[in-house]
Amino acid sequence: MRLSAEELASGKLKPETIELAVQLIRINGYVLFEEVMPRTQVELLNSHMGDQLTSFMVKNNFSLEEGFHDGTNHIGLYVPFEKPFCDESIIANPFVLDVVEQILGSDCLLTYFASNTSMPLGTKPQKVHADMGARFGDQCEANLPITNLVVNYPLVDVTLENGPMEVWSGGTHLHPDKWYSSNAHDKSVLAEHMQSFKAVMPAGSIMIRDDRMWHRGTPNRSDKPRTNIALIYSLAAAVHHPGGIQIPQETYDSFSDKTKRLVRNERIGVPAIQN
Ligand SMILES: O=C(O)CCC(=O)C(=O)O
Repeated sequence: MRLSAEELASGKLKPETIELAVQLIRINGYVLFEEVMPRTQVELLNSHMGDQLTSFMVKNNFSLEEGFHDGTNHIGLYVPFEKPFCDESIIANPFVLDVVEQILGSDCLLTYFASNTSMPLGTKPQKVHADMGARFGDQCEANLPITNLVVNYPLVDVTLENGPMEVWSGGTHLHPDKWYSSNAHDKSVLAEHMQSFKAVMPAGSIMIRDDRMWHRGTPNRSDKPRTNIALIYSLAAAVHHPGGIQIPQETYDSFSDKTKRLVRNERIGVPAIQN
């Protein structure tokens, strides 16, 4: 959906937009706000992410031509909690929080700060998957309440060419818990017979999705990385362990109270991760 000029200018969603977005996530598995972040900010982020990808490729000895990660040429990496990445417009984006807090509660936590990139020359799609496993293994026949929302910020225009995420929306997030266990039916086999679509969107859009919704990365046929930033917000009651995001003390000290609260379970006072 497109936010109104008034919402974009005020940084605040109308109550009816929040309600629509919440219902879309609950029923369809995701909502997409198109072209929200300023282009200049997105371009800056993309250029810094390019540096991260380059050093990650070198460190891991990855070659695009030889391929990696089963020929998908997909890279998932933890993003350093430093500027320009850890800007409050990203980690505490008002549009995102308006929606996320309705679903996960105002005491929800930021628990993941990473990125997903479909690099050029991939030859295969990823396996169809959900981002979360079953909470009760093979046992639980019930659909459990949502615990995690993934928020994706694409840093380039996502087209049919450059490796869009493919999603199976409309109910895959609503299966009983055991559907997310390692012994569940193979999603890839079922998914070939189900409706899906490739999530094309302009740079600077925001996708908020239930982490159980089935999806996969697809090969990038362009010559540039297709990168997004991926955050996860979690239900406070479902977070039992200390988090893994490394947040330098001075970065934490610069945050608003709201943002400090969002990252309260993470590793504060620890240097940012380096790729
Ligand atoms: O292409 C994407 O952004 C999706 C990547 C993904 O689902 C994964 O790496 O687990």
